[in-house]
Amino acid sequence: MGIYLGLDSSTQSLSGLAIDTESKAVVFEHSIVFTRDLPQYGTENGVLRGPGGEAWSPPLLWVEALDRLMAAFASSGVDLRRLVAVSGAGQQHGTVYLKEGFSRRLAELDARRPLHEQLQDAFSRAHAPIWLDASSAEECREIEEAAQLLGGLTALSGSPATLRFSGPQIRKFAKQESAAYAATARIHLVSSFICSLLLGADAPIDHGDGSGMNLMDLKARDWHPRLIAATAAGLSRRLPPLVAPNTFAGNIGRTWVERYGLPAAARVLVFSGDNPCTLVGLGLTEPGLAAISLGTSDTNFAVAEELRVSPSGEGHVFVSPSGGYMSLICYANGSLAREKVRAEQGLDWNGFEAALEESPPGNRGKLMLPYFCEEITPLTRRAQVYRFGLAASDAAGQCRAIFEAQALSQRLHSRHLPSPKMLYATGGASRNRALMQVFADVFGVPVRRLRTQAGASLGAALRAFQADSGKPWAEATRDFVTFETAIAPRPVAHSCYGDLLPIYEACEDFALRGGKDPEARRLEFMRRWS
Ligand code: XUL
Repeated sequence: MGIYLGLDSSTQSLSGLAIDTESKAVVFEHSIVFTRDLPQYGTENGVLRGPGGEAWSPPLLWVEALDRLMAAFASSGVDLRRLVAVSGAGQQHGTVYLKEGFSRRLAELDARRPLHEQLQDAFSRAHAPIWLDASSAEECREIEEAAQLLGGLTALSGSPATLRFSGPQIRKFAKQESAAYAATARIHLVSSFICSLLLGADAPIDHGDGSGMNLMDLKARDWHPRLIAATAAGLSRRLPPLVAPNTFAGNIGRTWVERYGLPAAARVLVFSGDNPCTLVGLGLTEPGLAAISLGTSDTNFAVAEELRVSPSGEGHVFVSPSGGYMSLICYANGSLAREKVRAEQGLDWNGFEAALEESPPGNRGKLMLPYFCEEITPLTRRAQVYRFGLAASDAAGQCRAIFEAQALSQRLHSRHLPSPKMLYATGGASRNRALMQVFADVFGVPVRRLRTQAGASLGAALRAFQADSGKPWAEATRDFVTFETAIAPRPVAHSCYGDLLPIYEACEDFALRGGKDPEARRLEFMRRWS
């Protein structure tokens, strides 16, 4: 019992949340927001973009953010002597490339100087490709082809070869920048990189985040030697070991003890991906429960007993922190797309919600396919927004259309999963009641919002607590995973969305796959529901 700190290194920010398991309270919450607090790295919302669908982040930005976050934790008034353990979540799939001697550099850090100044020279690649990167189509084809001989990549690793996954990204780097690849001694995920900084030593990768690489044998829970060989030469020695999610990687590094007075006895639980951690933050530790997390990416996930992937290859299966599997579907056009529509209409969020209420559920048949950036689900390599019957000046229509598109798309692309009886929700956009109502109406089930928006960092803190205490998951999470009153679905709206869903699907088919023009069906819907 004591204080457990959870970190979340996400696309746009690094956040920390600490729980006190004696007083059963959240005692610290703080975020370093990259564009606001560290503008010198020149990112837009934490991201640098290239011309061919590349998306990167500077890993030094994460180093400096961690230093600042730990400074904020140390000066927050929390009794640091009671800190028992730390863990964390990282945006999934992103890879960090380090030169020989990374762990020696960590061990030798001078606690009096900022960390980022001392690690400037540690990287063999200045930028880390992140989950928004869509530039590895060729490598995906090559890896998929090699895996055919092994029985198929999805059956082996839980996912088809996927643009943003680490394996294809590593292959692209090894092919295109062979000298820099040769100078790389260690490749970390975002989660294991931040964990290494905290440990002051090289950290392992946990099975949960390891599942998002196209390199791990999901059933054996180990690197798949032939997938590794098919991805890049000499990759095996560049990867850290894989460990179970409940493994303690060591004690907190000397730097943090000397620099900020953290207790040397505090332990570090191996980090995991943000989605596996959010699963714990939402209390989803048993099969049959489903959730949505609405942040930079929108995700839909559930605890799964078996490997169940969508026939169209859009879903993934990862190892879940509580031992079984989790299914995940990811959408790239989450918060940034919502923000774009709000800004285009010149509204604040109150104005946005008021405008949205002026249009009824179903939006009188006006629809949007909101691919402001290349979309992951459904896969589209072209950033383009498609509008059906929607005028640019129609604020009410535009505001409702983006919310409805996101909820309809989630329902459409999760059809291969068992229907949920309830949706648990977290992430910044879950604060938006109108958006939650649209999700409840589209799925026809109640939506329960987690009281904190910080599902991933809460989940990380709870993972540290559970692993340290050995308590059953339900008991370890009970006091901290609390929800607001459920938002109920409205039967008439649900039946309207039941009629709209096939039209939304036809619009997707028309825009992306050369399908039949849906206009006549859309007008028919409009007559029926206006
Ligand atoms: C999941 C995914 C995103 C990132 C960003 O597959 O790519 O949810 O984890 O947070």
